[in-house]
Amino acid sequence: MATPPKRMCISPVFDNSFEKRVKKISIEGNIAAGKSTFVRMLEQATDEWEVVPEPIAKWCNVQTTENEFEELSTSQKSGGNLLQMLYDKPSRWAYTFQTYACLSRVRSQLKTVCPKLREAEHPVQFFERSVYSDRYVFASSLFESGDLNETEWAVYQDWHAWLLNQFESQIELDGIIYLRAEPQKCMQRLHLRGREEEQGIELDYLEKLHYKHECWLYNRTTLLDFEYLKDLPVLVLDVNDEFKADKIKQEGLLDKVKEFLGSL
Ligand code: UDP
Ligand code: D5M
Ligand code: MG
Repeated sequence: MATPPKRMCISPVFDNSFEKRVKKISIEGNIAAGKSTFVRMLEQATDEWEVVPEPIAKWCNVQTTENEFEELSTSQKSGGNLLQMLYDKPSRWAYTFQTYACLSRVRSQLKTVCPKLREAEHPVQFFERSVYSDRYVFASSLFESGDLNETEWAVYQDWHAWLLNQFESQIELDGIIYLRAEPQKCMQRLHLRGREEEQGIELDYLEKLHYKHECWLYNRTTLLDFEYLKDLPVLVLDVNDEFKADKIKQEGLLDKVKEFLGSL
């Protein structure tokens, strides 16, 4: 007796052609260079662009549990301010901060694109910083200052590389925009913004971070573990001059962004 044909198991094919069509761009730059201001400007420019801001609110208010029915102590309810803890005692909190910064960035990069982008002919997502600045700017600098020890740095690099390789196809960038500003200018803007946790930051720290950005994105001498990053297109924009309140300057920056996107 002939054996009956095996039932075909047809797995539903996930159509990710749209996700592939969306260009992913990271906006990089020193603390208070003007990234948030810049992405707000991009968001208003066209419906074809979506902005994913840095999840800083999460870092300043880490919740212990997501179960709203569970009893919480007062300190648990108010949440821990991990950014404040990092600046108060970097040697104690640098590693914890890096785990949470990377987790929250991967999570926000994996979120589905907003519906309005589905209508777009040339959809673009702009991310305020990336898992790469976490590593090649901040973690690397905290290691050099001794705030991450050898073992923490080795463990960090191991899971960071593994995790990103697992998610590479979903979080891979198409380009980077580097907002380049002098550390002195960033210091002025940092004070102007007045974020409480950052008031103890010294110029020396901004200079170290500036140097890290320069090596990675301007001179391109940083040794990178992710092959595709080595040739990734980078647009460098000088943001030392005021652009927040200068429409003409904004138009000029927007033109450069459009030209860059057109070249990708
Ligand atoms: N800012 C400004 N002029 C500019 C760009 C930024 O006065 O051309 C101010 C901005 O309003 C904020 C501070 O500089 O008070 C830092 O900017 P932002 O938060 O955008 O910087 P980020 O840290 O996100 O790079
Ligand atoms: O603000 C982001 C703030 O968070 C600023 O104080 C730097 C800090 N930050 C961001 N990512 C990291 C990592 N990975 N390690 C340490 N500190 C970090 P902004 O002003 O938007 O730059
Ligand atoms: Mg910002």
